[in-house]
Amino acid sequence: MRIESERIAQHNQAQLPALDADYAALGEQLQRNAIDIEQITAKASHFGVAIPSWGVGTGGTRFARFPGPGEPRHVFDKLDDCGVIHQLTQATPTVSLHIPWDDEDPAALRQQADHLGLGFDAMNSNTFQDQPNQPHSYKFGSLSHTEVATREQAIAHNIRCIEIGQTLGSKALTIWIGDGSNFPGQTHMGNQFDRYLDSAKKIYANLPENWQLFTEHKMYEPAFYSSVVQDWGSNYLIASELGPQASCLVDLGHHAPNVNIEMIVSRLARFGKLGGFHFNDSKYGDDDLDSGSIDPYRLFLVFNELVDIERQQGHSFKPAYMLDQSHNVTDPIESLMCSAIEVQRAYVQALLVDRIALDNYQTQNDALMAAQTLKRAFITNVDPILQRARLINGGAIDPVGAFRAADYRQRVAIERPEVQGAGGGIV
Ligand code: PSV
Ligand code: MN
Repeated sequence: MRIESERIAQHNQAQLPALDADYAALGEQLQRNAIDIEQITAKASHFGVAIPSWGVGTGGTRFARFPGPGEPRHVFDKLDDCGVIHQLTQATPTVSLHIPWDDEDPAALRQQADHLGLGFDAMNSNTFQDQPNQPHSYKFGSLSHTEVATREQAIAHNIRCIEIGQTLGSKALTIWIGDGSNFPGQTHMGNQFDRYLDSAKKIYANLPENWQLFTEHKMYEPAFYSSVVQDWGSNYLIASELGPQASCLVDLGHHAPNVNIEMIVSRLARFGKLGGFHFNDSKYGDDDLDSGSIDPYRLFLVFNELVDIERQQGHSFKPAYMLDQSHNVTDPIESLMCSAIEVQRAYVQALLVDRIALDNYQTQNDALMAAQTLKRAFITNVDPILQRARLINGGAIDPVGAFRAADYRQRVAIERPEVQGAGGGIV
């Protein structure tokens, strides 16, 4: 562990009296609504969201990237940073790797992850960039390319990701492709989708029995006229065509502004095809801003659906959670810690919804009281629950405060020389 536990304990000590008082007050408040705070805290303490390896590096736009001191140089540094995020928040127990960006000896990766107490979440394949010495270019697509050889190369890459993931203990492959078109008429949209399906079926045929395949839709970018997996409808068709181990991944930023994402969540789950999420926030498009930083109510409404679905479907309903953000102007570790907490907060707020009252208001068509029931849960300050959950798991009451007090960034900057070059960091 890169931050000594005594430092965290010392930091917590100073905050403890305030937390105890706040926790007792919130406990009383919740008790008036017959909610046992300890049960909610127990649920919060089991919450986990994966960190993408690429999220701990400073992000950027197509214009520039401004890396800070102590940037991770490679995947092993990235794992260290993920270890610190989990150490302080106790809410990010897994890391999601991206191949070939993180293509290193799996045994060494596993050893370091074990040492840090981390596991590996879904593997991410990359067929949206060309790699050095790659025989076939992805300029005009990958899994849906017009040429068989290019498609085969992209299929083989995905199969390799599965193989690497097996040695790491991962249990899922996430496919996001940049395939699409920039001009009307550039591609035959029907044939292109057929080619994609054909390729995806070949990958699916190589999926181990206990694995899941997630496909991610995205409305635009890098293709600006049409994307092959443009929307949740296309995504649903793919997951249905492939079979029971395939489901849809919802990246919050991959929709048109103001789209009702919680409704999409409800629909996909209803038909057993909600695989998981990439959390982030946005104002205009795929902004990749920090989760909960722009529209926390939307995040809450998504979790409101998830908690409701879990009540109906039981514990077999286990969507995969990952943060997928670009930290361009903040320290990525700090942003990821705050974001994990914001996602956890939305979950806890959703647990507070009085479901029986809501059900009655819905049945009686009492729109105002139904909306108020959700609002009441949303405006409850659940910080004491989140803080307590971290504390009992050995984390920090105030992760950003503890991180800054530990001088972690300054300390790693000594061994991690500044990365030269400022290429665009958008993914
Ligand atoms: C691109 O938009 C993206 O953010 C996708 O959501 C993928 O999940 C990620 O990059 C990494 O490939
Ligand atoms: Mn994503």
